[in-house]
Amino acid sequence: MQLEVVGLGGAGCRLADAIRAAAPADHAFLTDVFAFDTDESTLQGTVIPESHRAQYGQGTALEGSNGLDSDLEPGFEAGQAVVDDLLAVRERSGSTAADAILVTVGLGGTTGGPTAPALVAALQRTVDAPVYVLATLPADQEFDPDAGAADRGPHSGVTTRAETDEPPRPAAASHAVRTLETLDGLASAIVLFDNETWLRPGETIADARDRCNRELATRVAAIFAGSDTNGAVAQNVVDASDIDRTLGSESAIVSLGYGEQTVETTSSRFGLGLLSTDRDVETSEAVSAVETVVRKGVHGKLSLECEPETAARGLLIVGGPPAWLNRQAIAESRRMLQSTVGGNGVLGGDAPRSDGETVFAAVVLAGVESARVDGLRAMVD
Ligand SMILES: Nc1nc2c(ncn2[C@@H]2O[C@H](COP(=O)(O)OP(=O)(O)OP(=O)(O)O)[C@@H](O)[C@H]2O)c(=O)[nH]1
Ligand SMILES: [Mg+2]
Repeated sequence: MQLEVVGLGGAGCRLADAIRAAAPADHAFLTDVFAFDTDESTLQGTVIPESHRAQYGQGTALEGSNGLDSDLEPGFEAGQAVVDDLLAVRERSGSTAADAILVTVGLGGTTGGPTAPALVAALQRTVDAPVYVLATLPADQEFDPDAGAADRGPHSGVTTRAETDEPPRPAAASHAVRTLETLDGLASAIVLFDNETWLRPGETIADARDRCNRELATRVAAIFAGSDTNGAVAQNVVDASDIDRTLGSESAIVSLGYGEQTVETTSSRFGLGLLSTDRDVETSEAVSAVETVVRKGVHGKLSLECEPETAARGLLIVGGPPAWLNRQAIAESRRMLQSTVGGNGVLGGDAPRSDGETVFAAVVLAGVESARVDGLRAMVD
């Protein structure tokens, strides 16, 4: 499918940049990638071309943490006021029609979060395509000075937040909750990535963010590229309408899973001097690779921790070198996901990659219940 990505604020722009970097060399599934922030240094830190980025909102409540302690309302108002300017940048760049738009943002800040609802609403009005949000949840250490203190004590040898230039964000949890509430009913779906579970002991967001962004971008690329391939033909195509049906249009909370395994391919064997063809892949080896990556995708670390059983709908894409994509194993994996999720709401397909060196499974769990989101809400109430 064809996806447009719009990054808002620091995290949003870095995520948009990471998705661009994770896309295949010819950017097959991306139409345009935009980066919008009040902060010029974020924009300069991306490789997004000048025509597709804009500094906005200077001097408004969106800039820095201008007085937005626990009250995000002035931010939402300022967000409304800048939307036309952002849409104008998009128009001027001559953006091409996409099957969907993905607005990326870090919840907890005072720029991207308060801009997102107004921009999502405006895009829903002006573009004939679903508008999804990809958002990060803040880590406890940002708003709770005691969180992980044991890992970051003076003798731990790891950096504490105070030693980095990251400002504490005491209102991050309440900003995140408030922004999620405001996006509810506006975004077609909300894909979440919980920074808390992706930080390693002792790490700060600044330490972890490039790795986290790469992890998330890999999942986004695997899912939204669907069955788009360079030449190879999928047996069971996943297209924009499958993704649309899975994510829905009612602001469902979505978690993404992913598993991969490096496999031996013609080119890697050639490198060892054992010229061979992909036809030599043992069925049992291919079946086991598919089973392994699907198990990781469903039961491994998710972008947002949740019980897969709570999902209302699911999607499974299994990809890799064509000879490794065992049709029966993929069908069986889909049935497994179907019985986990329950109901009939699991779609699936394959994504052959002639030049790929990994077998991968990308999993979408839509409409999940999240203890983390509930916990943040409870903390703020
Ligand atoms: N995964 C990830 N999370 C990030 C990154 N940068 C920031 N975050 C998270 O996103 C939240 C918001 O941070 P920013 O996006 O920098 O904030 P902003 O929207 O620019 O707003 P300001 O507060 O005005 O800077 C933070 O509280 C972090 O939890 C990043 O690069 N990757
Ligand atoms: Mg910022």
